[in-house]
Amino acid sequence: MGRLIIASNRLPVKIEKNENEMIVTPSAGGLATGLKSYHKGNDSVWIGWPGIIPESEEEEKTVTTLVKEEQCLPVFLTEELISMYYDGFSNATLWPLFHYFTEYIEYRRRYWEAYLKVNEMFADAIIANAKENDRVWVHDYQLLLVPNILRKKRPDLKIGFFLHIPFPSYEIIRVLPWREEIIEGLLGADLIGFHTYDYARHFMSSVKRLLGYDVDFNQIKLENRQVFIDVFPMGIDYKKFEKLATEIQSKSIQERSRVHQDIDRFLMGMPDRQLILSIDRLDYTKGIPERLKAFRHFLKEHPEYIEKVSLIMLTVPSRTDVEQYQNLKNEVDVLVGNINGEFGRLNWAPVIYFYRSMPFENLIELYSSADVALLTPLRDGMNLVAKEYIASKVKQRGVLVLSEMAGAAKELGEAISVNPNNIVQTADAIYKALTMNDEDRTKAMRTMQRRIKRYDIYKWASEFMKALEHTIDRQMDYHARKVSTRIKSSITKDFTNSKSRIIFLDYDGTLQRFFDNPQAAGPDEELYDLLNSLSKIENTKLVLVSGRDRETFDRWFGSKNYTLIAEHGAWLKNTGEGWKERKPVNSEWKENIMPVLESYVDRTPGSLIEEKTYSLVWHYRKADIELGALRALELVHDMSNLIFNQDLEIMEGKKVIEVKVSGINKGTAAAEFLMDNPADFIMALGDDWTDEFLFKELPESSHTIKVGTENSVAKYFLNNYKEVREFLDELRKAK
Ligand code: GDG
Repeated sequence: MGRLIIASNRLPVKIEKNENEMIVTPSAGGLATGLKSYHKGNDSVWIGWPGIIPESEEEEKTVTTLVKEEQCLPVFLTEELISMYYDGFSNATLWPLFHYFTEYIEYRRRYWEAYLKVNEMFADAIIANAKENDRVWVHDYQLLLVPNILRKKRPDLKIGFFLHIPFPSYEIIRVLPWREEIIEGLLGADLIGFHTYDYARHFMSSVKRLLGYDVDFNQIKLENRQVFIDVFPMGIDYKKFEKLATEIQSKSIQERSRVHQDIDRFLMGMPDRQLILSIDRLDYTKGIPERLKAFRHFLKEHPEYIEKVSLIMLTVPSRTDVEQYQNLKNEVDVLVGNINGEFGRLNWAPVIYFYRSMPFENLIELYSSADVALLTPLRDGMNLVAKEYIASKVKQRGVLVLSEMAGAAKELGEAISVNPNNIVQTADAIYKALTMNDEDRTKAMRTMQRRIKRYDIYKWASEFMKALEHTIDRQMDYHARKVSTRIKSSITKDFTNSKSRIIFLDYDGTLQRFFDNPQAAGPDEELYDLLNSLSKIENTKLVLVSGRDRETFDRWFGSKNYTLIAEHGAWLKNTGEGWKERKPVNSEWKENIMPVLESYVDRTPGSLIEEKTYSLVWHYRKADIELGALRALELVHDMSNLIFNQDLEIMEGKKVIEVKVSGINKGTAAAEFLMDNPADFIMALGDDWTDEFLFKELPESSHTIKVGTENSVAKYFLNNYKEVREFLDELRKAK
C-alpha cells in the first residue's frame, strides 16, 4: 500500500511569529487529533497553509523546516490570495451557499480565479510529493477542485475527499455560476464522504441533474471509472474528553482554575441553580440571535427561573474582517445587553457572554459543569461541540438541546430536538431540559455516550481509509473485466482463426447513443459502413437483436445483408427473406394495460408510450430525472398486480418499462437462430437488462460483452457505443 498524503486548507500545526522567533503550536482540532495515528504511523505527509505569510525567503525556509519536523509541508499563500481565495470564494461564496444563506453569497469572478489558482497550487504540492500509488485524502470546501486536478495529472493516485460542511440541495447549488466545475472537481475522487445521508443524497441528485451521469445506489458512473459516495459521521477523541473531565472533577477547590472557581462560586449555596452552556464560532449559521431570543422568551414565560439559571455563551471570534460577521457581532451585543438589562439583578446576570476563545482545559470545565447544552445552529455540517459535551458528562448529569439542522442530530436522537427558527419551541425545550428528572437525564446521556464512544474520531478515520481501499479493489475488479488491448487481441485471434462466425448486436445504447426521441436514433453513415463491411466478411453472420419494433428496423436495415431480430425476439428476418413471427398471440391484453400507462404519461411530463406487436413500452428518458425514476417504481408495482395470472411480464430497461408477452426474449430467439446456424465463433454485445437473456443463452465459449458497467453475466464490458464501434472496426480490419 502507498503512503497517505493529507491535504487541508490549514495544517494541524500553526506557526506564529513572536518578536523574532517562530513558534509552532499544535492544533487541538478534531481533524488533527483523529488523523494523527495515520499521519505519524504511516510515513505520511500533511499539506496545507501554515497560517503565516513569511516576509522573506529566509523566513519561508524556517517555516518549512519547522513544519517538516511535524511531517507537514507548507503551501504559502500571499495576502491577496488569502483575501480572494479564503475570505472570498471559500467564505463569502461557498460557505453561505452550502449553508443555505443565499442572500449573503458574493459572486465574483476574481474570487473564483483565485480559488482555481490555489486549488492548483495545492494539487501541484501534492503531486510534487506523491509517489506512485499513494493515497491522498483531501478535506473540505476550500479544496473542492483538487481531486479532479490530481486525477488529470496523476491517474495512478487513489483519492479520497471528505466534506465537513453540508452539501446543499440541487435547488441551492444550481444558483452558482461555477456549479458544474465544482461538482466535476469533486468527481476526480475515488471516494467522497459526507457527514450525513442527506448531504450525500443532495450531492448525487446534483450530479444527475447538472452533469447527467448515471447514479446507481451509491456509485456514480463516469465514462471510464466509478466514484463511490458514502456517509461517515465524524466523531471526537472521546477518551481524551472523558479523561480530562474525570481529572478536573477530582481536583480540590484550590487546585481548580479561575474559571472553574468562578463557576463554583456561582453555584455555591444555591442547590437549585442551573447553568446552560453554548459554544460556537460567532457565525451566522450558528443561530446565536435566535438562541438569545428563545432564552428571553423562556425568562418571560418562566419568571420563577430568574436568579436560578444563567446562559453561559462562549462565542469565538471568527472571520472578523467580513461585514456580515461584524453585523452579527453587533446584533448579539445588543441582544445580550437587552436581556441582561431587562432581567438582570445586582448579583445575577441571565447571560454570561464571552467573546473570545478559551484554553482547552476551561472548555472541559464548562462542559462538565453545565446542566444543559443549548446548541441551536440554523445549519451545521456536524457540530462537534454536541459530542464533546456528551463525552465530558462523566456523571451523566446533563441534558442536550440540539437543533435538528445539525448533522449531529441524526446520531443523537435522545437529545431534545428543536427547530432553531421556532423561538417558542426552543424556549419550551429549555424548560423541559431544566425540569427533566435525574433518571431521564442519565438514561438519555448514557445511550448517547455509548454511541459516541464507539464511533470516535479514530474509528471515523479508519472507516474512511478502509472504504477508500475497498473502492480501489472495486476499481481493480472493474479494470480486470474491461475489454483491454490483451482481451481485444485474444478475441480478434479467435475471430480470424475460426471457420464460421456469428455476431449478435443489440442496437440502442450498443451501436448508437440514446436520443430523447427514440425515432431520431437511426443509423449514421459510419455505422452502416461498419456493419456492411463486417457482414461481407466470408462465413460471418451479423444478427441485430433489438427491442425495436419491426417497422422501424425494416426501414433502417430491411435491405441489408444481415439478420434482424426485432421486438425482443418476437420477429425474425433472415437475409433476403420476409419477417417471421415466432409466437403468434392475440393482443387483447393491451386494452387493459394501455389506460394505466396513459395515466402515467399524464402524471409524468415528458414520458411517452410506444406500441409494439408484443409489448407496450413506457419511455421516461425525457421526464424529470428523479420524478421519472419514482414513477417507474410505482408503475412496476402497479403492473405486477395487474399482470398477475396473465401470460405477460415486465422488463425494466434503460429509462423504459416494457410490458410484454412472456416467453419471448432475445435469448430464446438467439438460441433458435443458433440451432439452424451453427458457428465456432460467437460474440454478443448489449447494454440493457434485456440483453442478459442473450448472454445467458449462448454457449459458454461465446464472447459476451456488456456495454456499461452495471452487473452482468457477460464476461467483459466496454463503456459505451463509441468503444463498441472502435472495437468492431478493429475486428473488421483484422480479417
Ligand atoms: C466545521 C463544520 C463540523 C470552540 N471554541 C473553543 C474551541 N472550540 C472547538 C470545539 C470544537 C470546534 O472548536 C468547533 O467544531 P464544530 O463542529 O462545532 O464547528 P465548526 O468549527 O464550524 O466546524 C462543523 C466540523 O467542521 C467538523 O467536520 O462539525 O459542522 O462547520 O472542537 O471544541 N476550542 C478551544 N477553545 C475555544 O474557545 N480550545
